[in-house]
Amino acid sequence: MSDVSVSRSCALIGPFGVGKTTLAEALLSLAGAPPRRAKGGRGVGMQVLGATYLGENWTLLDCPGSIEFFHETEAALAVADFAVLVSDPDPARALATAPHFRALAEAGIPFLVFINRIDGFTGRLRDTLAALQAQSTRPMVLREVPIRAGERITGYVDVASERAWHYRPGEPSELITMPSEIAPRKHEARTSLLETLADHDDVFLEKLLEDVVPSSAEVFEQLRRDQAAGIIAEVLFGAAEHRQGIRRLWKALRHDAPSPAETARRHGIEPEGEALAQIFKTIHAGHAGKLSLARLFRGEIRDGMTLSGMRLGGIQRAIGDEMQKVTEAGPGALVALGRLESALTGAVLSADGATALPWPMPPPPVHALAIATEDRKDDVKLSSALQKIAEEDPTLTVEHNLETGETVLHGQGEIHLNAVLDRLAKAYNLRLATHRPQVAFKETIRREARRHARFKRQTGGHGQFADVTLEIAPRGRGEGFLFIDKIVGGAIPRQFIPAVAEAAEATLQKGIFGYPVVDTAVTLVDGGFHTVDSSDMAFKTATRMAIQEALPEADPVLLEPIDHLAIALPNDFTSSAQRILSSRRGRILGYAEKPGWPGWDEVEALLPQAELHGLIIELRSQTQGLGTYRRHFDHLAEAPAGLAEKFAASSGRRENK
Ligand SMILES: Nc1nc2c(ncn2[C@@H]2O[C@H](COP(=O)(O)OP(=O)(O)O)[C@@H](O)[C@H]2O)c(=O)[nH]1
Ligand SMILES: [Mg+2]
Repeated sequence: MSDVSVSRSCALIGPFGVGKTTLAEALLSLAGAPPRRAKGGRGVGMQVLGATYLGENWTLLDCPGSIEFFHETEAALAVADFAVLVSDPDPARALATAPHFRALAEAGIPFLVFINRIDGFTGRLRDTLAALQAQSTRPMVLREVPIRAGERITGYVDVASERAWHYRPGEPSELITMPSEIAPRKHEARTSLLETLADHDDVFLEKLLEDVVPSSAEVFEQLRRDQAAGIIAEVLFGAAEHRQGIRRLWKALRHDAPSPAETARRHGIEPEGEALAQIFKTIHAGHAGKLSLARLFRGEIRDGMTLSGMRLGGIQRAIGDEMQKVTEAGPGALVALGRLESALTGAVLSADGATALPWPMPPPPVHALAIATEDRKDDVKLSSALQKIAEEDPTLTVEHNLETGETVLHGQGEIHLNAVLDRLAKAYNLRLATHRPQVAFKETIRREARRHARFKRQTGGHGQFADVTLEIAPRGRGEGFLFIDKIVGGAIPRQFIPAVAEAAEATLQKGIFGYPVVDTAVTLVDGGFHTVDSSDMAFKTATRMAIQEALPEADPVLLEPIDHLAIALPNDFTSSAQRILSSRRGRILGYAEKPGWPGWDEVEALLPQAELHGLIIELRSQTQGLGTYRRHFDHLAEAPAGLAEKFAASSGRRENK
C-alpha cells in the first residue's frame, strides 16, 4: 500500500467517562472503518485510529481521561492538527475540563468543544456553555441550537447554515423545516456567533454595523478561518452512544480543522522541504520490538530512507484500530516507525538530524511505591524491564535509593503505578512485592560527650593496641561531618590519625536509632600507642568503641526530612487542602492565586516526608480529582518524640546498607 496524500489528525481529549472512546468509535463507524476488534483491552495510553472520511485521511488520537495519564493528552496536543474537547453537558462537571482547557491553551492548538451525552440532558446548554467558558480564555460560540420535544433534545439547528435537523436512530439525521418556535433562540445564537466572528475581523464587523446581512458563504469562510487559526472554538453537541451529531462533527473537522501546512507554520516549520517528523510516543511491543509513533510535519517518508542517521525500516499507519504496513507516507501522517533504537519521545527526525522542536515536560511525580523482586534472580530482568517502561512512559521515574536500599517507582498516582506493575507482571513475567517507601531518616546529637576507649589484645605473638579519647559535638543543621585532630606531642603517631578519622565517620553511619548521624564534629583529644602492637585496625576498633559509647550520652535525636510542597487546586477547595495538610503534621506557609490559572490557588506548605504517602489520593478525593502538587526536599527537622520511639523500637531490625 502506498499513501503520500495529505492527512490530518485530531486529538479527542476530555475528562474520564465523558464518551471520548465511544465518540471515536462513532466517527470511525460513520467513516466506514472496520469495526474495532480489541475493545477496551488495549492498555491505558492513547489509541491511534485511522479513518477516511469523504476521501480524506484522518488519524484520531483517543486520549485517556484519567488525570494520571494526562501527559498522553499533552503529547497528542503537541502533534495533532486539531483537537476536540469532549465534555459532559452537566454544568456542575465543567470544572473537570480545567486541565484540558489549560493544555489546549499551552499547546496553542485550534479546537472545538463537543458536548456529549445530550440524550439524557434536560438542562440549558447555555448554562453548560457558560460553565465551560469559565475554564477557558478562548471565545466559544454555540454552533448548534437544540430542538426539543418536551425536555428531550430531538435535533438541532445549525446556526451557520440555518438549517434544522431531526435525529433518527441508526440513520443520518433528517433535514426538516425550521420549527417556528425555535426562531428567536436561533436568532439569538446566530447574532452571538456573528458578533464573535466580527470581534476578530474588521471587514466583517463593518458589515454588521452597516446592517449588511453576511452571506452563508461569508459566515462559513470566516468561521473556518477563525476556527482553524484557534481564535474561536465552536461548540457542537450530540450523543456518541446513539450516533447523534456525529456527521455534523465530521463536517466541522473536515471544513474547519487546519491543514498540515498550517500546523507546520504554527510550529514555526516552513511547510515546504525535506521530511521532518517528531516522535510523540514510544512503545516496546514485545516481538515487534520498539515502535516510535511520529508525526510528519512536512515532506514525505519512504521505507529505507535515512533520517537523523537512522534507517527507516517498516512504516505503519493506523487503519481503523489496526496498524498496517505502508511503504511511504505524506505530510500530516501519523506513522509508527520500527526499531529506531536510539530515538526518544520528543525527538525530531530530519535529513540533517539537527532540528529540534519543543516537547511538553512530563508532570512531576506525586505517588511513590517501593518494589522488590520475590526472587532475587529476577533483579537483572526487573531493571531492564523498568528501563524499557520508563522509556515508553516519561511520567514514570525509577529511583534506586542509596540510603534506604530500595527501588522506588515514582508516578502519577495509584492507577498509574498499578498499570506499571500490571505490565511488569504480564509482559515481563515478574513477581514483585510492593510496599510503602521507607523514609530516609537521619539522626543527630544535641550535646557534647567525651569517651575514652582502649583496645588491647594479647594473642600469642603479635598483639593489638590502641587508645583514644574522643569528643563528639553537635554542629549546625546541614554543616555535615567534621573531624578535628588535637593530638600534640606525638601521643598518637601521625600515620594512625587518618584511620581514626575514617572510623569515626564510618561509625556515625548508623546511630542509636539505626540511621546516619549527621552534623556532628568528632575531636580526637588524646590517645596512646604501642610501638609494636598498634595498627590502623586497632585504632579503628578503639575509635568505634569510643563513638558507640559516646552517642547515647550525647542526647541523640531522630531527624526527619521535611519537604516543601506547592499544591495547586481550584480555590473552592483551598480550605480542604489546609485541613488535609494539618492532619498530616503539615505547616502552611501561605496561599495565593496561581498565576495564569484563573480560579486556582497555590498553597505552599512544609510537610514531613513520613506523612507524604497517600497525600495525592486524599487530595484528589477532596478536589474532584483536580488537586496536584510539586515537592522538593527542604530541610531536616527534629522528629516529635513519639516518632523517635516508634523508629527506635524497630532500629534493631534495620540492616546497615
Ligand atoms: N447516555 C450516553 N452514554 C454515553 C454516550 N457516549 C458514551 N456513553 C457511555 O459513557 C461511558 C463512558 O464512555 P467512554 O467512551 O468509555 O468514555 P471515555 O472515558 O471518555 O473514553 C460508556 O458506558 C459509554 O457507553 C452518550 O452519548 N450517551
Ligand atoms: Mg476512553
